[in-house]
Amino acid sequence: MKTTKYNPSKIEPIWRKVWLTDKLYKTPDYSDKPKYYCLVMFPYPSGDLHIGHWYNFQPADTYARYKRMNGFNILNPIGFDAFGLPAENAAIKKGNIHPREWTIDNIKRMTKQLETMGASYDWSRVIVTCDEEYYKWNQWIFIQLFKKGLAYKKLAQANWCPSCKTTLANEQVVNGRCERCDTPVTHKEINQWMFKITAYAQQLLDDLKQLDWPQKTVLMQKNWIGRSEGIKIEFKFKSIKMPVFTTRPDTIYGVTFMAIAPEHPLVEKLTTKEHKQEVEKYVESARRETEIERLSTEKEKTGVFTGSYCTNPVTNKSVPIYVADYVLLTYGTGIVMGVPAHDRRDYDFAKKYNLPIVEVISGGNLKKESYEGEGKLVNSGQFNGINSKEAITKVSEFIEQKGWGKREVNFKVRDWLVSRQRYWGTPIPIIDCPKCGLVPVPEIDLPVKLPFIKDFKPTGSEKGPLAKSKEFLNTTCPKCGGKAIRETDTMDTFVDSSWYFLRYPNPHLDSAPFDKKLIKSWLPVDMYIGGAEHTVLHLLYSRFFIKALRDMGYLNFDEPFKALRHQGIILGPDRQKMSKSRGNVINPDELVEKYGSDTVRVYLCFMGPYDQGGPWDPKGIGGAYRFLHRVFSYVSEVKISNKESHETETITNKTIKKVGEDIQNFKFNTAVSALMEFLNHLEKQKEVTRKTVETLLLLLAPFTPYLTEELWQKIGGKYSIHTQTFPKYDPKKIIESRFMMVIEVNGKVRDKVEVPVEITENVAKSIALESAKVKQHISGKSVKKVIFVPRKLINIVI
Ligand code: ANZ
Ligand code: ZN
Repeated sequence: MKTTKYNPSKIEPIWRKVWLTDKLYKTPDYSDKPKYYCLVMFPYPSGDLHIGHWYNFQPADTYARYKRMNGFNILNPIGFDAFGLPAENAAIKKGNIHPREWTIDNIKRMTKQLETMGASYDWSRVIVTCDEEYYKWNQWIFIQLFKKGLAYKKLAQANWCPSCKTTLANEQVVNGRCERCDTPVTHKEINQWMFKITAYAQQLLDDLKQLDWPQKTVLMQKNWIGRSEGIKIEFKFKSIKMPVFTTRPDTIYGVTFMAIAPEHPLVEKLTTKEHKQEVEKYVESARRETEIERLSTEKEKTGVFTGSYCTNPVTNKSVPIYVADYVLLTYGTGIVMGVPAHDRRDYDFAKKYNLPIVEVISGGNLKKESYEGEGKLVNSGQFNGINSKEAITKVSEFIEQKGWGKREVNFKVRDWLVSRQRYWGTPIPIIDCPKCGLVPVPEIDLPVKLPFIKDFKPTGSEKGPLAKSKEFLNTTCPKCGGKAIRETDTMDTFVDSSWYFLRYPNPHLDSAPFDKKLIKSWLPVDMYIGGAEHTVLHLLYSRFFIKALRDMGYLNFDEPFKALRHQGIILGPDRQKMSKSRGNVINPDELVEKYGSDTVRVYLCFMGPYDQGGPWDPKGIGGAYRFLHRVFSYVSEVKISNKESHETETITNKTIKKVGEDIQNFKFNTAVSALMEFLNHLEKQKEVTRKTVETLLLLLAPFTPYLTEELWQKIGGKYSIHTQTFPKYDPKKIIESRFMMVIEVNGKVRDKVEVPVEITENVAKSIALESAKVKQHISGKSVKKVIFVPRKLINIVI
């Protein structure tokens, strides 16, 4: 019996099971087809799959399905970024549950939800980063970086989150706050493991040119890397060298003070007895400030005098040295030459402490504010009269000639701080031996297993929770055999995600982190899809990893992700960010239960431009549901003819073109609306060919995998629709060569005939007069006049 009622809750579980059993989406390692690596950013398993996950994964799946139907061998994998703070914090909050247990439970639940989505993942390639088989290779890579000097330990001022009780990388400090918990970040001086990302700063900048990435993301990386051309100039205090980094050597005659970062090691030497107490007090208070406070332009510029003076090499004049917190230790040399006339911060500072403001570039109004623009040099000795832009070069050349300084390039990007004083991460595979120093764990002893510790809560001290396990902590030195202790820090979870995409081609490989041969055929990733919040974290780290591994001879390409697309953010129906407290959270599970996955899929594609997202419209999803009902009924009841009408043929070809191009360009919303229009047209036809019905289903297949599989079977198609080829359009058939000419008699519509667009009035007239319906109305009467409107109608006046 023919059922014509769409019942997603019945058909979806059936097909899901069939696909899983048949391994329909399993990717062969090698194939005659060209490869296409389509990747979504793998999720944290910190709870349920939320609508934001769906919005990342579902349209990405539509894209992957489209590529698959276009003859590519698709690698479209999924995994879980299973280590790190979110899982751990969640476990702590829940109490009485271990992060591992919590994580594994969540992975199970999220896997079910991902299956429900009908995403075309190859389930044999799932990666779980907290598995030993995975994190062993984090450790292996760490050791390779250590051997190359790209991983090193040093006493450093670290960003410290008082709430998460751990250090953070610069990239994880957002507006001075912890990226995870929003607590203002403070500083702490502890021994830290760093990755030398700065060694690649120039390459990371240059290679941005190769990438098909959103412009904004490229720009943000550029700014983050922050290349700046300037000169290092040596000022002198007695025999102590005080180098400054400046981009404005043209202002050297305007220096009226020096400012040094509070944490700078020279501060102690510069401070005289009389000023000691005051300076120490200031340094202490600066330490407690967050970076956001220190850098804020709104904040009053403060500092203290050290009691010392230093000499400007060019003018030979002495200027007072201040400690000031607007100078950062980690940029340039940590010392700034203060030019109040031409730098806003220096201006504010000079005003406050009554320091001279000396104009050296003309053009501003120094009574009111500093002047940072171009102009002619004044009060600048031999350089007077030169334009400031030119003077930058002239003064630099002069200083270099004299041997007082050297031009250099500075980068804002800092080395990546990777050690975390937390439990739920990859143990750093280093042994600290009192005799031999830092010794890497021999590769055959990997992995250094994360011990199961009941009390995994952060300690708040320099040693993380791993130090609580004496079995873990105490070991012997691999070099000398003497007593030694293990590193107790774990790695930042961003280490895990910096190379996971190399592992998908052979995810359970035992002998290496990745399969060299398969890497050659699969990498780089062709299309990477994920949130824009990762512009400087994950996306920069991964680029660094690839370059470092390449230079060690393990890879033969420069960039991990050739193309990148970001999804927008879905807001609540109230146009506000979704949050539990606002009660505007959309739960995908409930929607799936009510409407089925296919409806949720179509609606997510349809709701707006993919990169913009937008508010959730509860009515919109009803519309998507009705659309699928209509598709179901239409295909179930359609009358099949042998020959297609010209009009339908044209519309079909146009729709193929539009849908294909739109998916390729991530314009999923307009692709769906083209399909809706297509259905509108088809519903008005008495009959269409089988091929047209097939085309409708094939075009819909990437969006609604369940529905189309069901209907494909219904019309007798060969299993599976998802292994079919995406329809091709005939370019000749999308040019409208014919139209429906309306034939009127005395202004009343009597007939319609399909004719070529270039039809002449004479031919149109004879066709009209031959029409049986027209003949009825003009029988015996004489034609007075003919009105012909090209591409539209002909009116016979009698
Ligand atoms: C003198 C000067 C005169 C400056 C002037 C600017 C204008 P970018 O472009 O970001 O590289 N600077 C250098 N090191 C600093 C630090 N550790 N903390 C805070 N500020 C620092 O900026 C370079 C400029 O930032 C340098 O040029 C220096 O101020 C300041 F009319 O030197 B300038
Ligand atoms: Zn030793």
